[in-house]
Amino acid sequence: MAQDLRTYLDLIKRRKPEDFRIVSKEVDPAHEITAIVAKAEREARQRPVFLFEKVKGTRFPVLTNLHASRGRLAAAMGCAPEDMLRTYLRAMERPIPPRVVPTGPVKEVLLTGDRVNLYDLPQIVHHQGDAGPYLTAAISFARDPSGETWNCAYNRLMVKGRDMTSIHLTAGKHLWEFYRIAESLEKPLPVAFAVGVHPAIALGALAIGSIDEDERAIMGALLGEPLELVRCETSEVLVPAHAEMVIEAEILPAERIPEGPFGEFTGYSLGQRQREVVKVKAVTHRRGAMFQDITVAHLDHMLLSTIPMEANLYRAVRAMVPSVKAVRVPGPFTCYVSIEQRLPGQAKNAILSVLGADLYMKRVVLVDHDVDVFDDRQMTWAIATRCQPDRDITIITAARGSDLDPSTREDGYTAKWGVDATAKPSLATYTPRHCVPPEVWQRINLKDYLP
Ligand SMILES: Cc1cc2nc3c(=O)[nH]c(=O)nc-3n(C[C@H](O)[C@H](O)[C@H](O)COP(=O)(O)O)c2cc1C
Ligand SMILES: [Mn+2]
Repeated sequence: MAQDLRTYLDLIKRRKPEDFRIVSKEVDPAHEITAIVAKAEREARQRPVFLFEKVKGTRFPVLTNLHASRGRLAAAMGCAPEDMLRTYLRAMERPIPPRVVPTGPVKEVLLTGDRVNLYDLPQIVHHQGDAGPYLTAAISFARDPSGETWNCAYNRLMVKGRDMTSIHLTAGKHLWEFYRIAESLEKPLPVAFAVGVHPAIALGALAIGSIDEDERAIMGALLGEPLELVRCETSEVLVPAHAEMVIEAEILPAERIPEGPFGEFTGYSLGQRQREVVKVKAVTHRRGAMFQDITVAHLDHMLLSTIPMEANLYRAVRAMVPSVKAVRVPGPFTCYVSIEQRLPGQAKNAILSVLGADLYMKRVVLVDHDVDVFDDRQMTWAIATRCQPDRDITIITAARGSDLDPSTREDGYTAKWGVDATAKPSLATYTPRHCVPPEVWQRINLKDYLP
């Protein structure tokens, strides 16, 4: 199977031509690309993949909004939209290790030394107040400096010079941990960023789990075959052979640089911080490479991260409460779970599982299986009618969460809470829900009364 972005785009063009829109009119990468994508979604209710052919100041066309539809993400995993959770869970359970190959299309153009110039890339500024151009679709590949564990993640990069960016490493996450090990040895951390990949690779990169779980093998399982990797020109780091572009780099020890403000998935433009520094050593790319952008904080970003998060949270709750029915991440830092509660206390166990399984999770709401977690009105109803706050809210203080939550007193240092909105002592013994007698409901034919 082909594991490159181009073959995937051909599939989309064949299956649903209106899902792929080429914009040939020139656009300014400062704000215009994000404006067009966001306006198409809001005003025209369209969320196609966009290919901007002519982008001011660069020879690279820009591809964005790739992940903004559940149908497209399902197509990337070769399943129906309603089977995405199950398919992703299977990939986590049965990972396929990657395979190293001698070379690949990403090596068609090699730029090293003085030929490295990040200003040749599209200088995309997304939202008002952003401190500058950002790369939002860069997937990091790195190895534990003290072992053989590999890690992948998305990390936003702010362009700081011809061969320099800053990087946002969420404290407590895996790349941050690798970096801390390297920094304690006073060594740079070799890293490479893939830009422009098959969306199965994007989904795999976002797998949440133990630091020992290899995202590259989850990518392989989602692709249905081993991910093909090639060695970097300037380090031992292994990168996808079929990526549109790879940026080879290292994260420098002991250096920090101002980064942000930057508009993020939280819905806020969070202020400037001192962050780690990336020195770029080489850029390699396919001939005629597309530069991929993620329209940050819009559907392109939100849908992509939700599926891997929900799969991990489902897995975590199921390890504790086998009768879990559904898990939904409806927005930043939030998770809804429904369970068929067989014993008192299982809702609390599920709350603990969610808060223990994902750094970002801050609010968990537990409901019975008769409530649809994908229906916000039902969720509000259950909280209002099955929950006594003094009895049913659990607050965990002084824990670690996202450093992009503006409500924390100190970046990432946060309280967390769980709301048990299941009926107590049990759904079976709870005040019954109103309903029209079933035999009447069956019998009534509306046409007899409203001809
Ligand atoms: C488009 C996009 C951008 C992201 N940017 C960052 C980022 O700048 N820094 C970060 O720590 N996580 C970022 N994330 C989230 C991480 O990629 C995600 O939490 C990942 O699972 C972390 O990997 P790890 O679990 O191996 O540590 C981003 C996710 C997406 C989808
Ligand atoms: Mn990881």
